[in-house]
Amino acid sequence: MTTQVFKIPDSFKKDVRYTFCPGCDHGVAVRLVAEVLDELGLTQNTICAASIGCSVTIYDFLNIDTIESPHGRAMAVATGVKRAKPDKFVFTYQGDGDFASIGLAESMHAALRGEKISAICINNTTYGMTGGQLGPTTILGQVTTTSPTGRNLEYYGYPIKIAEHIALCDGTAFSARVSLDTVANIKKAKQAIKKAFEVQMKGLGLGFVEILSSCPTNWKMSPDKAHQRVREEMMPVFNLGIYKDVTQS
Ligand SMILES: Cc1ncc(C[n+]2csc(CCOP(=O)(O)OP(=O)(O)O)c2C)c(N)n1
Ligand code: SF4
Repeated sequence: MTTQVFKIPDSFKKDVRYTFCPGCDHGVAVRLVAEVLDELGLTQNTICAASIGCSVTIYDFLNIDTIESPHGRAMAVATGVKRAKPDKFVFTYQGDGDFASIGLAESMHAALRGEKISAICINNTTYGMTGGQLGPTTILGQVTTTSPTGRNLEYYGYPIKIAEHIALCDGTAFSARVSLDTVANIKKAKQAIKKAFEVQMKGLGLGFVEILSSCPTNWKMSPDKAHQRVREEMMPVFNLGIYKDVTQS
């Protein structure tokens, strides 16, 4: 007798061309979202607000309705969709530049309003799609195409710690930061995504997950070295953990 231990999630489209760069963690993150949608039985009832940047291609991979909401407006678009169709499950999938720079106002105010939506933010410390420019999460000293001598504190200030800020908003029900650098961390990331989706289903408020994610192409590293960078350079600045969980208080 054979036991199936691995299968393509039903939420995944079949036979699509893989468009993320080799070794990019976006692929793992999208797969986790698909697995959780399957497990919570949400696939047929979900609307995703996709953003701008590499994250936008989530609509290429998932068998769900997606509304493209570029230029940082995903949380505002998701708000409108959820309020118009409260029975739908609504989530955003965004890059850190999109969520916390171009769309910071939309993101924070959705959390302050306690919108009953979920948001996934991929933190790769750069603007990935446009060529690796300095973004809101770029670490002090990090070399990017627009900070060739490294992020300078005097000039650019500090990187934003998104999960902590979102947790401080009274309308947030769940906020966590996870990573995809090891199998153990991938499992924890999936649990966090599930929790962020469940608080929406219970009508408790915003569910948010920040995912530390590699960008081997713009970091100019092998996928393995990129995960090492996540561990050695990102985690000391962006500590992993659950910053708010109203179901535990
Ligand atoms: C207001 C605005 N400015 C600039 C752009 C150009 N732009 C498109 S994608 C992108 C980078 C997005 O980076 P991020 O959100 O970090 O996502 P990633 O590509 O790293 O996944 C930028 C700056 C834009 N779309 N809108
Ligand atoms: S540019 Fe970076 S974030 Fe975008 S797909 Fe390639 S590795 Fe991933």
